[in-house]
Amino acid sequence: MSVVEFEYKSGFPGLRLTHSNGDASMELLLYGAHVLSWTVHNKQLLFLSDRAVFEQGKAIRGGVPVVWPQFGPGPLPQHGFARVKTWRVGKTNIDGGISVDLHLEHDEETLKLWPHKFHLTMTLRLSEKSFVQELTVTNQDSQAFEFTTLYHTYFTVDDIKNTKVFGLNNVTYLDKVDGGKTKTETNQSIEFTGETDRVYKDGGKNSNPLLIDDRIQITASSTMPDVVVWNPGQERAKGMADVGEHNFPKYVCVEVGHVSDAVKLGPNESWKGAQEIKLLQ
Ligand code: TA6
Repeated sequence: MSVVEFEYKSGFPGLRLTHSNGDASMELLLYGAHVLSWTVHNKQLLFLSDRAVFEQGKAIRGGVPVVWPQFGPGPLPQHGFARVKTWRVGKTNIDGGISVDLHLEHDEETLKLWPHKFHLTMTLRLSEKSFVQELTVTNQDSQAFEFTTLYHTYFTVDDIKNTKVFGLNNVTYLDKVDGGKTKTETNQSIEFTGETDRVYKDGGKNSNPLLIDDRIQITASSTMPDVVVWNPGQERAKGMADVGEHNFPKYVCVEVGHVSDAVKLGPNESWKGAQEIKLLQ
């Protein structure tokens, strides 16, 4: 029988989802609808920094931060406010698989930052060797609004210098480490020799599966066609208080989203964007 338990993690309320086979589990915080951990066969597959800060208003370094309604820097705080707001628990279902809904709506604080009425639903579904998360955005306002969004997933790796990301060959990307120049991926796989920060436009649309080595497959809905690949490298990591140079070799971020241009949503319209993360072996 699958189980959903309430628990506190570093002072933040959350849920622990355990699959009926007992071999897969997930920790999900109400703060940011943040997937904090995902474990299969006792292996922790998402990276969480040992220096992660659990403080209201701060982003948690690891797991799956939810970036909405703004990717990157801009008029809003970096990566938007959804990841630093407390969501509320909705429907949970343990018949068959196991799924949980979390909800976030506009409030005084968000309206001051971003003058639009919205409702977000994050649905998490945990299976034996995979999980799916799906964000539904509903415009509850009388005016249209625009947003960019992304799942900022931190994957555990043994050593970044031996890690390869497959599936983005021939895809055009913005190289944020080289002045934002537009380039084309000419390699069969992405390898990491230093700071890497690239936005692959429509990277998810090509037919190649998006893989981390031969272990993890990431599949996105067609509404999330872009792929960001990031590792800070040693120098940048040194200056990140919640990373540190001892951590940069231990993770890679492969992030699916809709970030190259904005999603436009009219009054009462809804949009869905999902990712599936699967352990291949
Ligand atoms: O997704 C890559 C990125 O945009 C990088 O530029 C880096 O800033 C990273 O996100 C982390 O951002 P954060 O605000 O979570 O520290």
